[in-house]
Amino acid sequence: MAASPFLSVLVTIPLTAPARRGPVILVTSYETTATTVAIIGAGAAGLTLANLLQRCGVSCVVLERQSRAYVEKRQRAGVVEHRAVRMFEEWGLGDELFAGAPASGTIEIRVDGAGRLFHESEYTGGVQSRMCPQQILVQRLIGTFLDGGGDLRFESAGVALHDLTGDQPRVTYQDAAGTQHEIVCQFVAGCDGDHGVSRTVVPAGAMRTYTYDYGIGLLTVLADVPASRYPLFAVSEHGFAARFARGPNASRNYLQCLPGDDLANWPDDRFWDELRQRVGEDGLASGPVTEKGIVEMRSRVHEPMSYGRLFLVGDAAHIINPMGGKGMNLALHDAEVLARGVRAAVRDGDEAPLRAYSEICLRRVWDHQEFSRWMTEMLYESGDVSLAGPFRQRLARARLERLFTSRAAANMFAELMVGLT
Ligand code: RFL
Repeated sequence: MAASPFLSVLVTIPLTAPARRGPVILVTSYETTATTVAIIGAGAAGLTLANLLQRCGVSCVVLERQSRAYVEKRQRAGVVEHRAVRMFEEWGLGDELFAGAPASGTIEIRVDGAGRLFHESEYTGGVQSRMCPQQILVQRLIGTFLDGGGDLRFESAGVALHDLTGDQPRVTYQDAAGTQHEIVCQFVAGCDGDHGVSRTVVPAGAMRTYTYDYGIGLLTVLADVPASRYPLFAVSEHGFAARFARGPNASRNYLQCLPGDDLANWPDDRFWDELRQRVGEDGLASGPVTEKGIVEMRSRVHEPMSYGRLFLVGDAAHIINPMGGKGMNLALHDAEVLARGVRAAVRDGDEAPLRAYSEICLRRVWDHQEFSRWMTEMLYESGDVSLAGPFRQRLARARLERLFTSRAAANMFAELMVGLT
C-alpha cells in the first residue's frame, strides 16, 4: 500500500506584530504524506519493521537523519541469532538477507591462554545463528524495502513528533533541500536509537527508567584483519579480551579497560600488545585499525515501551552491554512484535496485540539483560581479580567450568546464545 502525498499549509501568526504595518503572517508550507506508520530511524529496528509492514501491505514512511552511505557503513553487531533468522524466513526474507552468511555454532573460551571449544549446536539440536555483520544486514534491508517500492527518506533533519495521544499523530521534518514535510499517520515507531528524539517527547512520569552500571570500561577496536577461527572470549589476570569476525577480512576486538578511560591511552601499538598478551598469542597479526572507541558497560530499560500511539523499538527503549551480542537481536524482536500488532490493528481492527506490545517485548528484554549480566560477571570476574576479589574469582571460574561439565548448564548457555527461546 503506497503512502499518499498531498500538500498542506500551516499559517503562523506571531503574537507581537508591528502595529503600523499590520500583522505579519508567516506561511510555512508542508508537503504532507498520509501513511499508517511513521518510522523514525533506519537502523536494524526501523528497517526490519518497515520490511515486515511492507510484506503485510501496511503503508509506512521511514525517516532517517543520516545519509544512506553513512548508515550502510556503520559497523556494530555481527551475529543474527537463530530466532531472528527464523523470523525473517517466516516473513519470506531469509534468502535475500542471509545469502552467503555462514552459520555460527562454535565459540572458543580461553582461560590463561588455554582454549576450549564450546559447540553451541551440540546443545541446540543443530540449530545455529548466522554471521552477518550489522551493516550488511542494514544494506540488504534497505535494498529489499526500496525494491518493494518502500518510502525511505534519508537526511531528514529536525524530526519532531506531535499529537501522540490523539487519533492522528503527526511527524514533521525538513529534507536536505530545505522543504518542510509532515507525515500524518496512525502510529509512530520510535526506532531512533538511544540518542534519538522519540523517547524525549514522552512526558516525565509516563515512563520509568532502570539503569545498571557495571563499573567497567570496554575498548572496542575494528580492524582490517581476520578474526580468530571462532568467536573468542579470553580470560586472564590481565583482564578480559574478545575477538569476533565482521566479515572474512575484518574483526571487532574488545579489551576490558578502566571505566572513564581515555582513547588517548590506547595507541594502536598498546592495543595490539595488550590483545596478544590477554589472548596468549604472541604471533597474533595486527592490521589497520578502522574504528576505535570506548563503551561504558551500562544497561538501561525504559518501561513501558509505548506512550499513546508512539511505540519505542530497539535501542530507543533499551540498551544492553555487548556481552552475549543481544542489542541488535532484541531490536529485531521488538520490530516483529510491533509489526504483528500493527497488522492486527489495521487488518482486523484488533488493538489488543498492540496493547500487549510493551509487555511482550520487555519479557525478552529482561531475560537477555539477566543473561548479559550473568555472562559479564562470569567472564570478567574469572580474570581480573581486582574486580571482585579472589573468592569471587574462584566462584566465577567454577561457573565457567560448569559449562564444560554439566549438560544442563551447557544447554542453558547455548539456548541463550543462539536465541532458541
Ligand atoms: P540504531 O542502530 O542506533 O539505529 C537508530 C537509527 O536512528 C537514526 N536516528 C534518527 N533518525 C531520524 N531522526 C532522528 N532524530 C534520529 N536520531 C537517530 C540513527 O541515525 C540510526 O540510523 O538502533 P536500532 O535500530 O534500535 O538497533 C540497535 C542496534 O544497533 C544495537 O543494539 C547494536 O548495534 C548493539 N550492538 C550489538 N548488538 C548485538 O546484537 N550484537 C553485537 O555484537 C553488538 N555489538 C553493538 C555492538 C553496539 C555497539 N556500539 C554502538 C557501542 C558493538 C558496538 C560497538
